[in-house]
Amino acid sequence: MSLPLVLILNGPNLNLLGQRQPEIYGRETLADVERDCAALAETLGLRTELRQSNHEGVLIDWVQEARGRAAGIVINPGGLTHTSVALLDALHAFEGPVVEVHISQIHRREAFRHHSYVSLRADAVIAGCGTMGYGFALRRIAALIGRAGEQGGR
Ligand code: CA2
Repeated sequence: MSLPLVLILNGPNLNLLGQRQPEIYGRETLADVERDCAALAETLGLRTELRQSNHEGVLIDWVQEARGRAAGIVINPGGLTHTSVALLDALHAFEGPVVEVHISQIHRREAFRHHSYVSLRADAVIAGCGTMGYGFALRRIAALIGRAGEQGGR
């Protein structure tokens, strides 16, 4: 039997992570995040698949495909966080836990970043922890689905 899968989805421009604006988003690349999450997942009895797209419809397709396939979703929707009802709708159709991650502390930034459509579905929201937020999100999903390393607390 294969381990439960957690999809780690990333939205527009996050492919630039570690290459631009390090003062906001840090120096780690998405490849670093992928490697770190895969290593952590192993200790939690999970497996991960990290994906990034600059296209809203592609992200929606991936969320739809996660139904019945993934145990949970970690999602950093990028700028779509603040605009996409369609991504929210897709997440509503997913049955497992969803944790929303923002590398930056969006509530200390421009007012348009303070509202998230995705938060209306997310079981947890992590912002301002840098790329460590992905690891925290993974641990929370492990707890919510009852895997090793769970911390409890609801
Ligand atoms: O803080 C986050 O993780 C964000 O989701 C990142 C989005 C932004 O629109 C959200 O408000 C907050 C932007 C992603 C752009 O990522 C870049 C990374 C490096 C260089 C340039 C862009």
